[in-house]
Amino acid sequence: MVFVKTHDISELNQELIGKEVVLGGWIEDLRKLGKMSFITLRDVSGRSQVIFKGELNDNLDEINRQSVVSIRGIVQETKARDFTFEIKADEIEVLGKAIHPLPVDPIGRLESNIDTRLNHRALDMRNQKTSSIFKLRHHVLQSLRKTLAGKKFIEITTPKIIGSASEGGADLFSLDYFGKTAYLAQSPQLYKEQMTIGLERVFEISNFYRAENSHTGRHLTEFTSIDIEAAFMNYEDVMNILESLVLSVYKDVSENCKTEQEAIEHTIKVPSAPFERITYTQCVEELKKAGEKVEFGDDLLDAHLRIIGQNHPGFFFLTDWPMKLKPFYIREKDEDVTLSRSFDLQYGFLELSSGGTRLHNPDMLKERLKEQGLDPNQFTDHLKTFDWGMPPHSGWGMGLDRLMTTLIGIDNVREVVLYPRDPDRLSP
Ligand code: AMO
Repeated sequence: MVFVKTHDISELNQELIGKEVVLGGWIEDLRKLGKMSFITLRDVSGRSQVIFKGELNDNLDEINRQSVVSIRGIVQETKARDFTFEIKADEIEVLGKAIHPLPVDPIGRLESNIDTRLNHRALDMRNQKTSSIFKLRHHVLQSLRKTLAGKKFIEITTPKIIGSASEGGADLFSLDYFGKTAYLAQSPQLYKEQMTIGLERVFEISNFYRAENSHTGRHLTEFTSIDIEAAFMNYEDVMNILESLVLSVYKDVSENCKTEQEAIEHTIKVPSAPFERITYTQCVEELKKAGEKVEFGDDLLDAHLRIIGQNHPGFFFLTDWPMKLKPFYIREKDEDVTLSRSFDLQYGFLELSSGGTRLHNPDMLKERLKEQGLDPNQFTDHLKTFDWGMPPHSGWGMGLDRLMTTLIGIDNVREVVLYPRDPDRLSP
């Protein structure tokens, strides 16, 4: 038989009853009942029951579950509870044999731990929970792009192999680049700022790299970041964009991905808005009241953020951080130069995004680099663009993987990344 798939399983409909179709998929289940067999055939779009009788039935013995097959047969109505249609098979061809036993059970009857599933990720994708997570991720990406484009942001792609650090010196992966040292970009920070010169509003959704030796459910060495940068906007403006983007993606996915939500057994609820905005200084006061030894200027530790997160569950902005805790490109407040025009978007204790108004005076930028122990000579290519008519600008970066965990109600980013990279995991 020449394999020509005529329909996806989800395309079977009333009008096809009595007609011949060719389906392609994998065998999720195979039950032999004497002279008849029932196969549950699955493709990416759904499942169908296929009935085998006579000679065909006798030849099914050698076909393992999860093998990929093409089936030619006639569509008919069914009395089976879980299906609307079934196929009376006339021909079956095995296109890809699956070994038995398989290293993980894609039906999920036998649960495997996350490491085992990640080691066999392609097969894990036949588990409906896992594939639904990645269908949701796909939908989230589409939704983000649509909303940002609707707000007149232009999608850009910046280099990932770079000659000097984008976020300061720490956490950089270096590599040999034809005898020179190159680095893997930690963020698109400098390039996205530069692009506001001619494109005004830009966004990028790409992978970035952090050589952080962290072993938590929220840190990866390669993560996907959604970044924006906008000319003629301040940090309040870009916070508003971030809030409306989060709300629109939640709404879109909650309304349009019902099947996936059923598969992962989680209902996505649109968060209430506006998101609360609390300042760093208020946070320090709250922490002191809770008995924590913390002073203005101290970074907020995980334990601190857990207390704050308990006081403010869900999404909230944490604004106006001390300048000394912020990267060199963040601008101070006019009324108090110890404070910055910056924010983090939190989901409870989890930091989802950070951003702010940027410093756009090149002399001050050079000073700030020196104050932070960075060498302005390493940033000449960036600094010179500030002499070419740089508009005032602001932006933020948000971790897509972390956002996905909030959407689907889990606490490990490894569940939402195809092949996660962390200090212990470099393959597959
Ligand atoms: P920052 O370093 O705070 O800011 O990163 C922005 C967001 O990216 C995500 N993120 C990570 N996710 C998983 N694993 C990691 N190791 C990891 N590191 C960061 C987080 C974080 O909030 N250039 C600035 C943003 C800006 O000002 O525009 C930046 O990179 O969700």
